[in-house]
Amino acid sequence: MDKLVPSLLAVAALLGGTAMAQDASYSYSYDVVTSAEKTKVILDTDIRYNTDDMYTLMFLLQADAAGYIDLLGITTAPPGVRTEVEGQMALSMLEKVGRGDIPVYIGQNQPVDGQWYADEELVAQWKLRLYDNMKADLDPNSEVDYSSMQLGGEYDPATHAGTTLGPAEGPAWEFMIDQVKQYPGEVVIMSIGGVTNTALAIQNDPTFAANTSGIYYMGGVTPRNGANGAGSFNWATDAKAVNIALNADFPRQVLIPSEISNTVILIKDVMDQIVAADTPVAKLIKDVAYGVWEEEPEREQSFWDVVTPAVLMIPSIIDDTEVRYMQLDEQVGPFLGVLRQWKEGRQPDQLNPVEVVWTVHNEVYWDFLVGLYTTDFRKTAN
Ligand SMILES: [Ca+2]
Repeated sequence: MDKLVPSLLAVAALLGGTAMAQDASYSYSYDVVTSAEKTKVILDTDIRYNTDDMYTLMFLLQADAAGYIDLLGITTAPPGVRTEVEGQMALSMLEKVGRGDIPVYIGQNQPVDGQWYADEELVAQWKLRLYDNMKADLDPNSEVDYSSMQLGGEYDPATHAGTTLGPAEGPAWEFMIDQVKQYPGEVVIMSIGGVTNTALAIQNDPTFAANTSGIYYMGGVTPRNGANGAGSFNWATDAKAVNIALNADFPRQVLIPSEISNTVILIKDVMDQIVAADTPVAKLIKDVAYGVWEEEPEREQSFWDVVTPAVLMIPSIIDDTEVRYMQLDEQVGPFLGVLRQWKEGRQPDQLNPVEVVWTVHNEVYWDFLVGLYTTDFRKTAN
C-alpha cells in the first residue's frame, strides 16, 4: 500500500483520540484500539538490560498502567542469553519500577528439536547463529557474552540481575496455554525473541493458536522486493519453531521485520525527553542507559522490538504494510533460518498470510513513546 502521507497535524485530527492520556504533555491524540479488558499481552522476550527488549517491557508496563493493555506476564526466550539469566534481569527491572506483580516464566533455552543445537562441531562448521549462546547453554558456568546489550552500559551483576523477586513456577509454554484458556480470543503473543516457547505451546495444545487473539513477531529479515532474507537474530535461533508458528491457525499474524531498524532510530533528543521525567520507568532508563548518550551524543540506535507494541495498540501508525507468505529453511546447513517469501496470489496453498509492517509514522511513534514513558499514570488514575 503506497499512499500519500498527510501532514502530522492532519493525521492527529483524523485519529480523533479515543484514548488520550490525561497528561497535557501529549501533543497528539492517538486512536489506541486496544484496552485492558480486551487485549491481554504475553511478552515472550530475550530480555537483557539496555536492549530493545528492556525498552519494550517499559513500553508495555506503561501501557498496562494506562489501561491500553493488560500485561499478563513475561516469558523468557532465546537467543539473548540463557533464559534463566534473562528471567533474573526481567525480575530486577520489574522490582526497580515497582511492578513485581507481573509474573516471569523461564522459557526453554534450546530449540524445539534441540538436535543441531547440541552438536557443537556442526554449529561451528556451518557458522550457525548463536554459537556463543549455545556454549553458554551447554556449560552454565561459562562466561556469558553481554556484548549485545547494545543500547548502552557495562554489565554489572548487582545492578542488572540483583533482585529479591523470583520467577514463577512452571515452564513458559504452559503459562501461555493456561492464559489462552482463561481468556479465549483475547491473548496476544508478542514474540520479540526466538519463537521456541510459542512453538511448544502449539505442540502441547492443538487449540492454542486459534484461541489467541493473534501473534505479533519481531524478527525475520524480509526484503521488500520479495527476495530471500538472511537468517535473523531472533528467527534463525529456532527456524523449526518459527515454521510451527507460521503454519499454526492464529487468527492473525503480524510481522515487524528486522528492516524496521533502518527507519526507526533512537536519538539523544528523544532520550533527553525521557530522562527528564520522574516516572519509575524513566528513572530506570536514565540510570542504566543514559550514560552512553552523554558520552556519545551523536549516536544513533536501532530500536527493533520496541516498534511492536505500538503497531498492536495504534494500527494507524502503520505507514506501509503488505501481506506475505513465508517459511524458513530449517535444514542444518548454510541456509538454516533463511526466509523464503511469496507475494499474495503466488503462495503455496498451505501457507498462512502474514501482515508485514515495513514502515511506521515515525513522528507519531516517538511522540507516543515519550508520552508513555514520561506520564505517571498511577498519579492521574481515578
Ligand atoms: Ca528481542
